[in-house]
Amino acid sequence: MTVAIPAANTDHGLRGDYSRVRDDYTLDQDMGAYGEADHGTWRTLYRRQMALMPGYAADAFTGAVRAMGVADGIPDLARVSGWLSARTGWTLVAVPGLIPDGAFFDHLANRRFPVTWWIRTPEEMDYLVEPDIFHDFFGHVPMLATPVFADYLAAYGAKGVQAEAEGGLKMLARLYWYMVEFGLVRTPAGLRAYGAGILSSKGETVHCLDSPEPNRIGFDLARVMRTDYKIDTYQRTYFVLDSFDQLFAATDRDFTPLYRAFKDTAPLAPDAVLPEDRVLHRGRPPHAAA
Ligand code: HBI
Ligand code: FE
Repeated sequence: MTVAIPAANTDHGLRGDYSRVRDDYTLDQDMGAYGEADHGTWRTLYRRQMALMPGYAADAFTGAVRAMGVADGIPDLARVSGWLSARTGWTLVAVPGLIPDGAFFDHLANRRFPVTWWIRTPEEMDYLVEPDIFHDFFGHVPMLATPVFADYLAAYGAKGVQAEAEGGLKMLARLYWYMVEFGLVRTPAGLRAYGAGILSSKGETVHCLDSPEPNRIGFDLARVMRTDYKIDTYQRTYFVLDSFDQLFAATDRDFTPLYRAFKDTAPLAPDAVLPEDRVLHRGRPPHAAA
């Protein structure tokens, strides 16, 4: 079965075994497939990230991680699905890795979050090309327990079919990249990270808030959808929500006018700063726009 490599502009082969997936690209998580070394990798990553969370992660994120009780080893997706669906109607489905956009959006629209079942090797502790269960579960699942974010992600998924028809997939992918993978949110205690790509990464958890290099710009839907991103470095710009309600409200509208207005225009550079931007922090050169 060939799998079109979704959105990510990579040319590597996909690691997972797609030969036994169901039509919706899901498969059964086999808890017996994990060795002690795998659970050890999970514990190492979990402890390292949880030690970093105070002062960097949004409270909603860390509260949910603790409530799920997943410190001791790779979680059983079915068990956590029971806990999660009682809160926001979301369940977790195991997948072999990245799946085609169409299947991915359909799962999100139906409140099923695809979680890669395998875990990285010890040699890949700090960087791996394709999301593994630590990125997908530790990074993405906690925010699914926050009702307004859970509603946002389902509404986001429902946009997939229309985006495909309107040639807006790249713009929709940018919204996911910046606001699901690398989003920051304002809190009374200051900026905090909630993005999965940030909070599953030791280096970027600190970089996103402490480094003077990246821009930090107030969220604006069209601005995010127009801005290109890089997949193999820390982000040059982080977009900042005033609240998760703001993200949901921005999605509760028809995206077609945005696709038509911008799908054929050149994207903005990852480090661009526009005159109309709400700039919370202007990155220091060379990463800020000249
Ligand atoms: N598949 N399993 C998986 N996980 C993702 O995060 C994912 C995907 N396929 C496509 C995709 N993400 C991106 O194209 C999103 O922007 C849709
Ligand atoms: Fe992700």
